[in-house]
Amino acid sequence: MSDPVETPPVYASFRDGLLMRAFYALLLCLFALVAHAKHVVQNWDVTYVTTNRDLNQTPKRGIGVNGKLPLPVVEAVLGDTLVLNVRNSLDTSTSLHSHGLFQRGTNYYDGVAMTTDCSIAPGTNFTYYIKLEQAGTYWIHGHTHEHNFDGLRTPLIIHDPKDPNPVEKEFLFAAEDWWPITFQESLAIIMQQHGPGYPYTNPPYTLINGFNGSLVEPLNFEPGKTYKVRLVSMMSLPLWEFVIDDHELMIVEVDGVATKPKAVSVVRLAPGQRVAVLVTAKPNRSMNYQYHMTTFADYLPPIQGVYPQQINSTVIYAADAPVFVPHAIPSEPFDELSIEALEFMPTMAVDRSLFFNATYGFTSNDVPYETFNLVAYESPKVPSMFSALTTGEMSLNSITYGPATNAQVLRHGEVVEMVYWSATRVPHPQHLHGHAFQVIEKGRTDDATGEFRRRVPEKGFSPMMRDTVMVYGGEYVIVRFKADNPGAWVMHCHFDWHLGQGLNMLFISAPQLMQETLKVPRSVVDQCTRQGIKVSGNVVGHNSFNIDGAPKPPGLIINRFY
Ligand SMILES: [Cu+2]
Repeated sequence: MSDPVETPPVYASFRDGLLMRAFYALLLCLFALVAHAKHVVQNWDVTYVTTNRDLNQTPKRGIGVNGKLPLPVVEAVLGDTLVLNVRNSLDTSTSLHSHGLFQRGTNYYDGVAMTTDCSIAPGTNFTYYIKLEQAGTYWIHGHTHEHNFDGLRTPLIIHDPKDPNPVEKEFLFAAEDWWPITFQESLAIIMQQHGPGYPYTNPPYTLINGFNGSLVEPLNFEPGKTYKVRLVSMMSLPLWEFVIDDHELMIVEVDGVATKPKAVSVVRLAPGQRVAVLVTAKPNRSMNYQYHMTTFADYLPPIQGVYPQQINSTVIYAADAPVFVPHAIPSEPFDELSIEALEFMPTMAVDRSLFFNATYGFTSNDVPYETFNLVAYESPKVPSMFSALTTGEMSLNSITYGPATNAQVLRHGEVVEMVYWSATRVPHPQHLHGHAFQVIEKGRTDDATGEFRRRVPEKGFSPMMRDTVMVYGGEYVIVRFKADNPGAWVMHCHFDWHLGQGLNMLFISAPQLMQETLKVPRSVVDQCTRQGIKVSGNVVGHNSFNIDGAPKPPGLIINRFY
């Protein structure tokens, strides 16, 4: 008598409806997840582009994509995957590095030739799949043969749908120095015998968003609204400052890391650095204002007509309003030690402290190199990531990576303190891959009394974190980072010539964990194979401690100043 068909219809519809609704809700959630976390696809054919980007100079052979300079700005949403399809149409190898992204679990997409890959051979294709897990302001640039110097660089903006500081509108300024000669030409001038340290006869021009600074456009402000301004220094050499007359700049992000809001009147960026500020507009339209971007390099001998270079434009409230006249345009160093990270993390306790004297040295022929501790970096014959992955327990010994890589092997989770010092008068913007570091202390190397020493509070303070810090000539900076990202990561100067001259070193973080967890895609190995580069063994490809034939750093002394 009782039959399933006779199941009370109310009960059935209630139960089935609930299941169905749960099922559809699950489908919707999955769809929303898929729809939200999208693939941002870029198809870049990397080509030479002969262009005259500064309007005044003779055309130069730059490096662009799809026949064009500047490159497109890449924008995405937190959680997206960047699919960067690259065709290398140059006659030399190239690679792309996403500056500031940690590449957790994807060390092989960090784009550092002979550290994480073999770069992309001429005439071939390669795809980077990069999960975008950090919101904020980044940039993508060439990391082989310093191709960024010749134009291969563009901002990467990762928006956070839950941005704690939603704004009316965002503005982006990316700065570049554009040289009328190529990187290789300029490096050859610097690295000749008795080289000048700087190609004086070929001064650069400042480009903003890819074009001559004189072309920057006015910003239209509505009274009372709040705007975000993102600043990206893609410079190769000079410093860059941003000011809006009579407007506070509220720093909310430094190198992609959210900060507690900090009001300043000027933001200074060294090469490789990024800062985002909030600007709240005036309550009325009674005045217009100017904004200023100043490029300078006070660490170089002055060059008439080159530095400082000032670019000015207008913040417009009303077409006919008078323009505010400031007493002066402020200029000051970026004060990392007074800014706190938004997410609270006190000063980390140190497990290991390393000293890095960033200094130049000269060969007996008086050819200049830039070094950490007088060791100028020379590329290994096997990419260091592959050495770490394939040498078993030998991966724990820094000799595996050769005598010219300045390799430091780190234990998983240890906190590393780095004391950078520039004992010379030359500054160095130091950039660490795969991590952000806390900025702890600054001072001067010639300080006998300690009067110039400044340090963050030990308790109740959350030091700001960044990935690129400027170490001025004659000063030191102490930073700390947690080695929680297994991989081969370089740390180098972001002055392109200094990198080319050898100011680079290597961290091998948790090599045994790398061996257990990193699965290198076939496409990365293929690039090595087709270029005849080994993907196993130590610095020269041996499965032993025999490093005969390993590149050696040049013998250097400090015998003069430049
Ligand atoms: Cu440097």
